[in-house]
Amino acid sequence: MTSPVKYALTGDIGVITVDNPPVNALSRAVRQGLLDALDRAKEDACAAVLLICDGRTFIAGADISEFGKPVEEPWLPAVVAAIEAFDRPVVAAIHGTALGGGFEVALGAHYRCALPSARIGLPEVKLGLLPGASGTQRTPRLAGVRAALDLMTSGAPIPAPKAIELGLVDKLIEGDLREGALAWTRELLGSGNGPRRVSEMPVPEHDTAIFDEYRVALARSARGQVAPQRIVDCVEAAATKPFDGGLAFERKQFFALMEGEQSAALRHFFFAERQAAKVEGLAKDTPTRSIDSVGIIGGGTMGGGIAMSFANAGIPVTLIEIDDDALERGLSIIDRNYAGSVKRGKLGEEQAAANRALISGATDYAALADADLVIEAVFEDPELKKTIFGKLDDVCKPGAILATNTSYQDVDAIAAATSRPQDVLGLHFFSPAHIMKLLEVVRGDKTADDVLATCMQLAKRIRKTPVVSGVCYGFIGNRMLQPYAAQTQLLLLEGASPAQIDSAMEAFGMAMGPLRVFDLAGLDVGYKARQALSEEERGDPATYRVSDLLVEAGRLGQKSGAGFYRYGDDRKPVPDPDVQEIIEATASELGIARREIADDEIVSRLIGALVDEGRKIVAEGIAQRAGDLDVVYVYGYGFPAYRGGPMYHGDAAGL
Ligand code: T1G
Ligand code: NAD
Repeated sequence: MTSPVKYALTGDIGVITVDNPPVNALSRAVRQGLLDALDRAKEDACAAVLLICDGRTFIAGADISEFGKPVEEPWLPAVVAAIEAFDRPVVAAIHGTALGGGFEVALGAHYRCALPSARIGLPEVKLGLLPGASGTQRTPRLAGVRAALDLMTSGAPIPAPKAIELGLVDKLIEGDLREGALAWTRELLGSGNGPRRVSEMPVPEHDTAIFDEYRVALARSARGQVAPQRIVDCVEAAATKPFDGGLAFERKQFFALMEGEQSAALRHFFFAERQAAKVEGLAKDTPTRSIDSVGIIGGGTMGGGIAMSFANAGIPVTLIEIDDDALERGLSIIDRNYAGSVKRGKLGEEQAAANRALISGATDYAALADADLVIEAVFEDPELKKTIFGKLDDVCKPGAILATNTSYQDVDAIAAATSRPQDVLGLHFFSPAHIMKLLEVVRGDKTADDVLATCMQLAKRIRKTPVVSGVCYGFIGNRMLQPYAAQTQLLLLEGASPAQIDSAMEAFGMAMGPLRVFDLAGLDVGYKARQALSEEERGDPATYRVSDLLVEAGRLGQKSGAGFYRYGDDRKPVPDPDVQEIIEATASELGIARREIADDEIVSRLIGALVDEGRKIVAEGIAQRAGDLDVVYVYGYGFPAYRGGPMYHGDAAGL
């Protein structure tokens, strides 16, 4: 078995090259290969060592697929220590992404250079872990305590120029990395630079109060998560203990997290997210259609956000509304959203203006004659949608993809309203559409493979996570939401208040409790959908009567200032005794006895409802695999990733 690590002497420099596709993960063979190569360099009497990688990226971390199994020697900290201990300069040359254990290997080196396009990061927190090969000890020594805490608690990679600013990388290499790095290594040697060990550097001055400051902030921003808190403890150890003491402390915390439930759940989620992008039965080389222009029908809550998703990816968009007033309203929602993104620092002023300039408006469908893709986002009325698809069939060019953003409706019936059902599918975005990562790609009976492949690829282009769903009422997410919503309504009638239900679910880790979510999405969306159903299809009135009464009282949710809660200008939910009155009256009308309900019961009944329906969805083949449902709920419904998703949690909790 050839080693994934090669060694060769180039002049007087020993070049160690890692080549372990797809992302040069630090498998056991790579770890052993690095040590063997260092031994060769020692024998070679080379003047310095250059560590570089083949393929699309520098080392992207430890091999996650090895986690959960007994760790085999050599251990990564030993490899990093061996690199740092080398008695001649070791230079790491970075391209692509140096992540986790990969960046720790680079921190073991004495000097780091990178292509300007490279990114470095310590994303272990996203796996419920911490940098367990000295990252928590070496990073603050180079970048300072605050920058180190930000890098490790966010898990977000930074571009190489930023890493230069922070002292984490020493040199940017333009052009060919290998040649440039060899030349720079010779320069270092020429000016008498020897080994420079990060472990021997002091942690720069810092305010010791910073650690509690981060603990408090993370208790809010990373509510319920253990790893971020342990990272703070480790960086504090770096600042208060000698290097080896800090390293031992880090190791202990690392293994405690590795054996913990949260990391197991997040590792499941890491692979589930990557699996979800794969469509069984769809060949990897299925041809795709080019999408260079998009049309959106309906500029309401969803249409505006969808338009921004495409414009933010550089794709021109034409927004169609029913008349000029509605168009003006739709475009002003977009302007407001861009202003908000600039205010929150998510987008630069110039970039926002450039993206906004890619969005134009019209009221005449003829404006869509050359569009490569058209997405309909008008009212949730099946007949209206069929009419619109009939019109699109007339005006759109052959080969254009026609998609509906419907939340519930039968995509096959909508496709049948055209002469080209093979070009029709569902593209179900989530509110707010320019922010939420999830995209349900609804495959119709007649949807062509190249249409599906095109949209799976397009999702990545607009930075969405696609999940394939078959056609059924509410697809994956909203179908599972039905029994979840029904249980919520029953719990209200049986004695739990909206605030109690929401706080129990938020304590469980949901980003937002169900009643607040319903108010955000608009109670009228579900109401209109129920109106389109027969009495029998609606099921037990106890599961929707309260919502119907609120809508009929003009309480549509946040957009009308009142729903299950009342909302002021600050959009904060305020419990409303009027709602309690409606709930109690409905309970007595339906003969439902009220009682004290514990938070645990609320959580197990609501999560149980999701899991039960999820198992039916997988059994029916509407979803390809249970992991896809976990991706849907984490990215579309605010389910905590550190619990793995409802299906994973259901199995882990034996629900
Ligand atoms: N281990 C094993 N497999 C990995 C992997 C890893 N670290 N990273 C990616 N893969 C697989 C992935 O499953 C997929 O496989 C293929 O590579 C392409 O990935 C001690 C403990 C590098 C930015 O968290 O963020 O180091 O599906 O589809 O979109 O401190 O992958 O094709 O079969 O994602 O171009 C820390 C994780 C580990 C980085 C590339 N490192 N990876 O993104 O491709 S913990 C990470 C990523 C650690 C130490 C600790 C991304 C990427 P398949 P992909 P991509
Ligand atoms: P909305 O009421 O906010 O907006 C609908 C827009 O469509 C209105 O601006 C209306 O003027 C326009 N419209 C109606 N008929 C039209 C026509 N013939 N031609 C052009 N424009 C027309 O509704 P929304 O919340 O944006 O929902 C739109 C669709 O997206 C629905 O199918 C809904 O189920 C779905 N959806 C909604 C959400 C959500 O959270 N609101 C999430 C996902 C999907």
